[in-house]
Amino acid sequence: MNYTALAKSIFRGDRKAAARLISIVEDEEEGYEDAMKLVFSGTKGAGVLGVTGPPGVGKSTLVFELAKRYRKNGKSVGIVAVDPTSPLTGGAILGDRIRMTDLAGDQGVFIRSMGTRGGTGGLSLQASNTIRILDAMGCEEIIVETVGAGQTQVDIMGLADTVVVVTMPGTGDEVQSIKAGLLEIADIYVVNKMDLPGAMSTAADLKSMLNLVDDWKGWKPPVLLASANSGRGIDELTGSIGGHRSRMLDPVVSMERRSKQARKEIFDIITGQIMHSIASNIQADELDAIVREVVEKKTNPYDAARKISIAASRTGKPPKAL
Ligand SMILES: Nc1nc2c(ncn2[C@@H]2O[C@H](COP(=O)(O)OP(=O)(O)OP(=O)(O)O)[C@@H](O)[C@H]2O)c(=O)[nH]1
Ligand SMILES: [Mg+2]
Repeated sequence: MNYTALAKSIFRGDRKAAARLISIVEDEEEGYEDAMKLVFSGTKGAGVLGVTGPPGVGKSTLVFELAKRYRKNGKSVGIVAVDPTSPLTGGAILGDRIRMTDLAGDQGVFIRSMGTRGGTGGLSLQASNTIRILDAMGCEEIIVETVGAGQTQVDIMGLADTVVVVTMPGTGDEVQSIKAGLLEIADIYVVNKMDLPGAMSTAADLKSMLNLVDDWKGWKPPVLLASANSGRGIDELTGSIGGHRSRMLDPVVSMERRSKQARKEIFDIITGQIMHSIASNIQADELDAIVREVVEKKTNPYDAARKISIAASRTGKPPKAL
């Protein structure tokens, strides 16, 4: 595979080349890291918006509305939908949904959905590579949607410049349904489906929860109301996203966020490399035998881990990706 040619096509805005490289990265095909090194050098600095929240609250509907606004302003848009609970890839489901919207057939919109495929690199690393490929292809605004799955969801949202946490009025305690990790990463809250009863009180609950925190370091997350399927509240949301983005232009704030992202990515890569080298240097039955020794108390987990580390570095060569 000639990755230089592929990367060059991506830099020229070739959608097929971008889709191809995303698949190569997902499959962790031989040498994909070299392709990503090239892509890294060609990114242009797209704005990345994260949209997350519990299942069915209207995230995708909101994402499509936001994408329409970006298109109206002449921006090209990338949409990445990540579902850590699903093994689906290739944009099948999301693609079917988009065909029913005004964005269907728009060459200025690139959509990709991804799920867990059992690679060693982890889903947030794959999402980060996908974002980078779309950026290098020329998407100016990238929106990442994730549906709830604990730490992975939080990690993926960590890739965004601005994170919107969406909820809706309902029967249970909506504030509780937003997991603790999300409260830490939210820059903006949206109570969607404001056409349903209880929206005002859900918003009030969120606001009173936020009032318990006194140090917001310059940005207190606003709580907005919206009705994504009728387009209500979207202007306020885009305004708020713009406000947060201007705040991100502060060099200190931006440096802090980007350093955190880069550190996380580097450690994800290291973890992936270690897992890869374990997988390529130890037979499954050898690993099973070590695990059994721990279960049978013939050894302890620490000595077992050491045995595996030694076996993993058996070749004396660094793992493939280095
Ligand atoms: N009443 C009402 N329904 C809405 C609103 N926005 C979206 N919906 C509906 O809610 C349902 C779920 O919308 P999605 O946009 O798929 O929600 P989601 O959060 O992306 O769902 P998952 O990705 O499956 O977690 C759809 O039937 C939408 O038409 C709204 O503002 N009001
Ligand atoms: Mg969705």
